[in-house]
Amino acid sequence: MKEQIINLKSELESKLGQAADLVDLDKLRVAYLGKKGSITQLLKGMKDLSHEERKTLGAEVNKLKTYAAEKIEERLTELKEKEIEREIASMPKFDVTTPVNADRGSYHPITLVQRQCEAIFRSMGFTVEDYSEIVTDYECFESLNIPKHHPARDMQDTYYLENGQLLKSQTSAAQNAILRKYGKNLIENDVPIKAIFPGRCFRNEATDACHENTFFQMEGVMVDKDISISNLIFFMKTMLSEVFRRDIKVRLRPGFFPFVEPGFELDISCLICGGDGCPSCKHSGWLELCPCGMIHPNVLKEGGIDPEKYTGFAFGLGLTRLAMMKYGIKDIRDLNSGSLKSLSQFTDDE
Ligand code: FA5
Repeated sequence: MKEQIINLKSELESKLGQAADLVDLDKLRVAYLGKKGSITQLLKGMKDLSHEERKTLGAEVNKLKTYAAEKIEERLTELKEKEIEREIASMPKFDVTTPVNADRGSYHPITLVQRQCEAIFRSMGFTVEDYSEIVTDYECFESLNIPKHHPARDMQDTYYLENGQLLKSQTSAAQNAILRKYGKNLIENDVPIKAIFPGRCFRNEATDACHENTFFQMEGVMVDKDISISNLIFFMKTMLSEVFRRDIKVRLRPGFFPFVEPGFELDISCLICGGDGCPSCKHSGWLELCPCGMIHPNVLKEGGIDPEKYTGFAFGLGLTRLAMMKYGIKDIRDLNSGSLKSLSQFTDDE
């Protein structure tokens, strides 16, 4: 039997090397360690040996069994690794750093309109500011003359984080920071504050053809001595005539926002239906595009600027709606759809 043990061991060793895959290896395992396997048979044969032989040979067979199990396990790991390598080698090769096919993509219509507006305002001496999407209650409401429990908050329900911060419902949330950032230069060096700040806004409200829960606005502020509504109207008119490059009908009507006084709603005649009324303009023929007004004295004060000395205007352009009007997009929800087919038709016409 001793000879049999030695032979089985060397036979197993050579067969292990020949097992080319997991199926071969499993056959080998069954052939040696399975119920009818050679090593199992040896163990079963122990009962026919004398007590003395069983003591010595039994230990030898058990050693062989452990050795076989370990060697099979080792080969299993080796073969598994080889299998993974083979699978990786057979996968299609691609380089994640390769630029995508330039024909496939294009700028999003909102990006195009935003860039155009930025260029227009830059050419008129405005700086372009970036601002966080997550803001505090103070930034979004309290600094804008909207104390806690003010009914104006109902118009702008948004998404709140567990720490009390919120996803900004309006780009006006950056007003206080901008007044503070440039106020010193205004007061000490007589440099007017002229800034725009485009950004993504969020509102917890039902969506329809002209309302989204995530959309873009572009805020603008100008503060100096003797700024009046005429300045506001000039900048609004210049922006719209540059963006549309054709005659469009606008109307200015009174609007209430606690952070401006007086406040206005600037509406644009719907370019989807030509003013006849359609779902894009809620069948009114007009689309609310750019509320605006003269910055409320309380907001200037909160931003560290003396309202007795300085005045200013602010506007909150609906960038997403502007993109809809410029490109004739009937449903605002298409803009967030990510559909390359519907978005790739737009190009920068500048
Ligand atoms: C505001 O958000 C004010 N912060 C605007 C403002 C700034 C007033 C400075 C005065 C001075 P309003 O909620 O109306 O106002 O939104 C401004 C514009 O954002 C709207 O005219 C519209 O064009 C766009 N807008 C508002 N809600 C949505 C929405 N759910 N989906 C798409 N566009 C929207």
